[in-house]
Amino acid sequence: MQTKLFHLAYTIAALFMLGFTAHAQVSVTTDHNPNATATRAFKFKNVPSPSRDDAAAKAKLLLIEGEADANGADLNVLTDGALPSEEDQPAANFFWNAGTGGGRFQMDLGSIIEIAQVNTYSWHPNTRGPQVYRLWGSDGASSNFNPAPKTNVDLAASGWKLITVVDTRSKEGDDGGQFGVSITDPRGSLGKFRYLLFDCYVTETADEFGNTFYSEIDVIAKR
Ligand SMILES: [Ca+2]
Repeated sequence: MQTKLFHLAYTIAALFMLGFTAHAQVSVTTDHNPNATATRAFKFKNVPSPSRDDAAAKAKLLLIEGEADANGADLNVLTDGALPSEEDQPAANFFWNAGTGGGRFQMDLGSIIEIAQVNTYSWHPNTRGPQVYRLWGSDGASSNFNPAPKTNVDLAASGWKLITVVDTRSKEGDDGGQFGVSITDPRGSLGKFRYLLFDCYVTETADEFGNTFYSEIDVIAKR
């Protein structure tokens, strides 16, 4: 419990500070289908539906810190193009272990590509629906690059650049359903990256079940 609270306090402080340093141009579009209307099609008003043949389809995923929940799928479910068919389907989602404060994983795209969009999808009937994470990117080219930085490592000093902070929670707290997030830049490119790092946090600490059911992550290369 102590560790979890510490992590939460750290998260709040970190998110607050990042508000001043995040890349000003990056835009985060969030879409939400409430429980009553969410379907396996993952169709949203403003966020594109998940893709099977995006740049993440052949990416390698590496768990850096945290424990995957044994009731869920492994990280590869995030890039396999397959989607959950119902709102509470642990085996079709990746989520961090119950009672833990989240974790981080790295995605290796295999080579440096210019990224137009990073889109993330989740689905759960209540508090495991929303998404809270920080997204970092790296081209892996700097001499100080650390491909698997633990949470006590200074990412900016390890060759990583903060792309943005995502938090889809609503103030009302009624957060079940399906979420789609699309991270873009009005200039058409988020930058040139080979590696992405997802630093994930719990959506709440009122019980042990605040880790998001992540269904899919797409990376769209700039054409
Ligand atoms: Ca995909």
